Amino acid sequence: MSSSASVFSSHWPIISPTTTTTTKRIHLSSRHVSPRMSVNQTPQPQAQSNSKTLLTALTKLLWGPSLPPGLLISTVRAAWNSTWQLMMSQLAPSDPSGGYTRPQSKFRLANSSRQNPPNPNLHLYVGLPCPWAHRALIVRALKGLEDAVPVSVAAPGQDGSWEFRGSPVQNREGVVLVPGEDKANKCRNLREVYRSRKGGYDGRATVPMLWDVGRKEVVCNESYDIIEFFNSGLNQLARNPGLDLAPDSLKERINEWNLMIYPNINNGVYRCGFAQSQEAYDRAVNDLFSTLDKVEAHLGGSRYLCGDTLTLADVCLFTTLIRFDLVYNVLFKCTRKKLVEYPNLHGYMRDMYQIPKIAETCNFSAIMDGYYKVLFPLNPGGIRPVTPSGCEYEVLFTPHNRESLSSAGKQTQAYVS
Ligand SMILES: N[C@@H](CCC(=O)N[C@@H](CS)C(=O)NCC(=O)O)C(=O)O
Repeated sequence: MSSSASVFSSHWPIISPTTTTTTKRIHLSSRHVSPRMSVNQTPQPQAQSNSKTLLTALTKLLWGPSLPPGLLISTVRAAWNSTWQLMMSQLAPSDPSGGYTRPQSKFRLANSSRQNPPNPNLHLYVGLPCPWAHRALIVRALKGLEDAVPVSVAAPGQDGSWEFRGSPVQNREGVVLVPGEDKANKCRNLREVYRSRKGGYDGRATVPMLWDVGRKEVVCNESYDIIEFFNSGLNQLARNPGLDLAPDSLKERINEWNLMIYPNINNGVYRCGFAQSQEAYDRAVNDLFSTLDKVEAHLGGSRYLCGDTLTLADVCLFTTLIRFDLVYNVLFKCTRKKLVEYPNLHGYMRDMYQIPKIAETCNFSAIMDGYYKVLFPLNPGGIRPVTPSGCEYEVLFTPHNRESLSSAGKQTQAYVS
């Protein structure tokens, strides 16, 4: 690499007040320079545009109006690749073949505490783009636990943390959940909440997170534990205690579906998006679409995964399906087919969306912005692509005609209205 190229690869985006190259000696006056910026600090929009202007000015000074294209491409590639690898190694760890390995949740709920909650004074933390948090919101709504388990909705911040806002932001849907303040702890972000537990915590501050208000402790940050607990552990507080999304008679089938759907679909889309080798991506995308094909075939003769009864397995599948065409198909390269091309899966998704209270848990603006603009810098330009035709929000209300698959009629369980 030429010495002028190394100025870029080693100093970008760190720019010091006096930048020296061996080809040209240039002293930048302080008016050209922003304060030193480290790679750990994410520039705010204004700072981003300042650094863009500064970078453009610097390259013009060094090389004139146009940088030699070969040099430009190779330096950007080097900088891009190394920051990408650094980020992925820390945030999306992989196995030796480049396959994404999701870190384990730290706070799990023991079986015993699911039956007898230690303290019913609970609070739920969620973020709206997150499919795992969405599971908890759906079960909370279906069970009628909104009063028993208040929720604080965080928004993804520029540095990847979940942040709270002073006041809820109104959006056009009006009734759907929107980000707002931390109602339980008045923290500025979720990291602060995790840290405020006795003993502190410096690990990943993920959503969903169930918080014990009385003991100031994290109860659980694993979505499946939380939804099992909401389903059966808080019936004394639920407005719809009769709804059982995991009846004993179906537990085995639910488990079988989960064992297939979690690795290949729920986590499968992430395995596609975070693959760090072609081989790992090929494996993930094949697993994903062969499993979607199997579920599609099954749903041709069954209203829900386990027959007429909506279960936790359906909730888990739904939160991935509802993001599929809007996000995963494009951003995570889940491109073999769109969900809208699967008539049974798409009808099933609409069927679930139309169950009272589920639509209110879906905030498509937050989902799109979260993935394309903020959550993970997979899309550096931050441009939110146009919604594919046939995947518009209104389509979700079109008839699904799946009642005929259900022997028990239109609504198989009593949902809270
Ligand atoms: N296994 C966890 C996964 C939760 C998770 O990864 N949440 C993401 C958002 S989609 C998160 O909060 N990430 C923040 C971070 O990793 O720092 C669950 O199912 O609850």
